[in-house]
Amino acid sequence: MTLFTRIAGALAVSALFAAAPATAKEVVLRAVASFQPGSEIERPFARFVEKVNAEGKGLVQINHMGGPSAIPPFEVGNSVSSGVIDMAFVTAAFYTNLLPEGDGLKLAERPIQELRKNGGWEYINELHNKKMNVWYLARTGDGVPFHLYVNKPVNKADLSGLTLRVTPVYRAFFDALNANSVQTAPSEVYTALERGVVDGYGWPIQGVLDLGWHEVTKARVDPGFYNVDVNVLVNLDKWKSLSDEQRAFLNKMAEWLETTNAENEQINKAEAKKQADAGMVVYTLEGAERDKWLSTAREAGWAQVLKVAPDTAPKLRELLSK
Ligand code: 173
Repeated sequence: MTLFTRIAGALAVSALFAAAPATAKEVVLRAVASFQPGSEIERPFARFVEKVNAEGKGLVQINHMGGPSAIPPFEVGNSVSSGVIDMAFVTAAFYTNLLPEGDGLKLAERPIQELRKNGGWEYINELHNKKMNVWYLARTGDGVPFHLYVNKPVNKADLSGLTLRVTPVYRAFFDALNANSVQTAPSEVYTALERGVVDGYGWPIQGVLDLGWHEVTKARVDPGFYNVDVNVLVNLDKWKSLSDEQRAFLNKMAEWLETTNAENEQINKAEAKKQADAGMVVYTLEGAERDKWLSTAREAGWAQVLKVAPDTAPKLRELLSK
């Protein structure tokens, strides 16, 4: 045997050994995010994928296939439900076609860590299992409020005369305060503002600058309301096909992901500063107007969930509320 053939033989053998565990055990999950990769809202998922891929070698890997340009945001729920993809990072507002009561997740007043203890996570997961064939792996967004952003002054809890871009997150609330609402995907917001098709929009405190919207936004209205929910869902057939070890690993990663929600307070402050530095002003509602703003958000929000899901909304409200 020449040196060359010995090395080639050794390489072939080691390649076999290296490849064997991967084909026998390792699963690669194909994932899509419903928010722009690299943006603040998507960052928790990017970090999750990085950690899973670093620590899950030979066990679980995630192939992050992209954001809204891979699958339109309002289609992501369908895709993970049917198994076109294995995993999704998506807000419940984008899959109300499959799970109408998912609209209630934004109304949670308890962090996910608490919901994992009081039966809340279990019920949310059961609804996701039954109605959309997915496993509810993790929730991000706790501690991130939504806001109204506007190009016209708002100084009371009344949105008469304003046309606002919404998703299901904001619609019931803004409508209850007499706004006209237009639903669009995030990708259409910039142009709608630029052309004056809308006077404002709902969006979390995080991520406005990532999308360039500060260029076409005068002001934010405070206070914020609700809690962002952006969830990691896994196709249920895929979840069931995993080994106990793979599921335990993903659960461990999910709990880690949920601990990063604690960073949101700091990120929110930094984002508010970035908005101010970009020249955006803040209209702050105070006193009775503030109370009306917040109570309308909450009551209109739950009334909507109750309307679309009368059988499940009461239990959901009990588990999620304080
Ligand atoms: O598109 C949206 O405004 C929306 O519904 C949402 C939900 C969660 C996080 C960011 C945006």
